[in-house]
Amino acid sequence: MSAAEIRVLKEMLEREIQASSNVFIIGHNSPDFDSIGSCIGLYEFAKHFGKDVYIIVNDDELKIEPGVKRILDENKGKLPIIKKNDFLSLVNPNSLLIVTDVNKDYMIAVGDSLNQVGSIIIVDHHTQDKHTIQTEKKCITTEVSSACEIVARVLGLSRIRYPKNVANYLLAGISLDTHRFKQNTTSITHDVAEKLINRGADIDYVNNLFLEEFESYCRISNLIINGTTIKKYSDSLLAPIQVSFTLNRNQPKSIYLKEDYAKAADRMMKFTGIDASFALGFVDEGIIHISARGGKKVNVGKIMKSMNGGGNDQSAGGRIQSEDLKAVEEELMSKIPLGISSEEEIIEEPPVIKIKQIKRGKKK
Ligand SMILES: [Mn+2]
Repeated sequence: MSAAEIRVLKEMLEREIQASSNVFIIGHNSPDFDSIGSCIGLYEFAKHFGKDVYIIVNDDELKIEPGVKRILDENKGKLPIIKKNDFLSLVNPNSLLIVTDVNKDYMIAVGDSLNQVGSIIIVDHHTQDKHTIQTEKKCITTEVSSACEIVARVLGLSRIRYPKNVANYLLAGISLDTHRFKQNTTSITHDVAEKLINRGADIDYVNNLFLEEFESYCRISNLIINGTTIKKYSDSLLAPIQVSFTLNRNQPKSIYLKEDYAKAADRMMKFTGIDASFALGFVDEGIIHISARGGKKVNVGKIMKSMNGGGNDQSAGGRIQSEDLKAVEEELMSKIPLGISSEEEIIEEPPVIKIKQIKRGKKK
């Protein structure tokens, strides 16, 4: 991406921000370092025009990866990070929406409300398809490593002074999308990284962010691999219902983050064919947390309610005061039948398949 193209983008951003009543910046769902870094970088740019600027992060806090969560935690009360509902109450026909590190409507939290803003700018490095948000104002090129690379260049060109931590987030974004400068880099990428370091970005800080993500990934994988049992509940009239229970069986007193159990239960659902998954263990001494995920065949909300927890059919949880993890697991196992759907609840109307009549031509 040439310097001239960066200038065009910078001027377009300036023009649109000045013409707007307020500005919203959004990255993709399940934010990563490039998404959140480029959002924060664009915020640094946009805040100089006297408009109210917001960053939309609508994801459930429990599901945000630990490195990104750390960035969000560091900026609590400092950055105006809002949810989709806040956006819906603040948006007006003169609002500007800046979409970064993504260009498809189904990958952003406000994808179904795009008709409410006056103008949309996209800054991205992914390929486009039929779901790409319709707007004339876009800077989308796969030639660059990352959205953070583009945003860092816009900030550099504007000679905006921004704090060290913003330089860190931009560097983390570039580092992520280049697999630590091993892929998709150009000499410009390295140049941008050098400038970020000159502005105070700290490589140790960035490395720690990655380490945090990696440690969490390993911790949860270990918990799943070493601590999962799958139980079949075959008194159902249909094929047996399979339910997984994940807990640290070797060292049951181990303490994990609440998020770890949520992610373990999610991963079991995502990568296996089971009907419901539970992950449980201590979050504090004497306090056991249960994360439950279900589906059509098992309503985990019902099960968790019977254990004084809460939630809906597909996602539920609970907290129990106990010293005995094994006993809690046994109690949970005994409650599973409460959540198993009856045959009528599961079987849907069979789909009507229209078979096209094939007209045979006369053979000659
Ligand atoms: Mn990216």
